[in-house]
Amino acid sequence: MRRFRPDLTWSDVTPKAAFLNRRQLIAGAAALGFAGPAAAKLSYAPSSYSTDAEPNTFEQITRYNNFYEFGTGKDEPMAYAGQLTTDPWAVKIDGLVEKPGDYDLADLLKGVALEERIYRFRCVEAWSMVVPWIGFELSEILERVGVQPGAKYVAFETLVRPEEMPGQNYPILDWPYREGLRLDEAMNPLTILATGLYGEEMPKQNGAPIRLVVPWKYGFKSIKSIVRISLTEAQPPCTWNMLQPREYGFYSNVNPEVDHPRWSQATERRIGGGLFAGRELTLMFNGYGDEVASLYAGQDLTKDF
Ligand SMILES: Nc1nc2c(c(=O)[nH]1)N[C@H]1C(S)=C(S)[C@@H](COP(=O)(O)O)O[C@H]1N2
Ligand SMILES: [Mo]
Repeated sequence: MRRFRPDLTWSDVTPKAAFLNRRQLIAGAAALGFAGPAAAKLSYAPSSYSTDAEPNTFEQITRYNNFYEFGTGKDEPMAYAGQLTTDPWAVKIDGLVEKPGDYDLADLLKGVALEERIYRFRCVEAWSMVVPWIGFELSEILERVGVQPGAKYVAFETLVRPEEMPGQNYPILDWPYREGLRLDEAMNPLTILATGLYGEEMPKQNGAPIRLVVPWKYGFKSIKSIVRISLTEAQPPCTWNMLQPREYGFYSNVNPEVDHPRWSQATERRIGGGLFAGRELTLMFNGYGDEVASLYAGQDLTKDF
């Protein structure tokens, strides 16, 4: 969450032609249902929820990361996440559900409909990207395990494994990394669990093997490498909110009118935009207001920030 780290511009090292070829190749392979020789290619359907904005390159998305379990530098996840064991992987689903249990990831993924969701992604640090995630709606899993009537929130936890996550040997954050959503936010069709990007399995630095993506909220809500999903009656504790409640609210909806106490949220810098690209205006709900504004009817978003 450091704001003034120097940023790398990967656009300089990624020729546009190579990027376009990659996209066309993937689109073609997906249309034919063709599993390429490189394997680990996922099969998925397109989605009308995707933005038509130009995605960032694979290189930009996988080399400029926030994943404090591997260190606070943007390049540290790329450097250290490779050592993370992501298979086998289990997700505990507990709390107010009909079918609690330790679910093997492969079982959890059986029968889910993978889609490509090209989403705008806005970090609270005021940079942004466009990412072609592969995933499925969180509601699919919640419906399958059966949400009990008393449940009002969904809590998430990241793996704790300091042997493989070097940052966890330091009290940078109160591990495990924790996040949460209100149940109606969790059930919104925009909210996905992502298992890949650019048509391939999720790179480890981006939160393999499964992470949350909530595109209308600041990036820190999109918790990575999830091992536990709990349905709760009370609002769950969230890592950044606990650390600094005046700076990071529980909701953390992208909102250009509510500044962070230490910087403006009115504009953002698109990663890879180049040295001379101007800052872009940040959009209310990161541009997803048509889908989610109604969730907050009657709430004062300057108080419920
Ligand atoms: N477990 C965990 N999840 C996390 C983080 C983290 O440090 N640990 N960082 C968050 C922040 S601040 C952002 S901006 C996004 C970055 O996702 P990306 O690296 O895939 O772009 O992940 C979020 N999820
Ligand atoms: Mo972030």
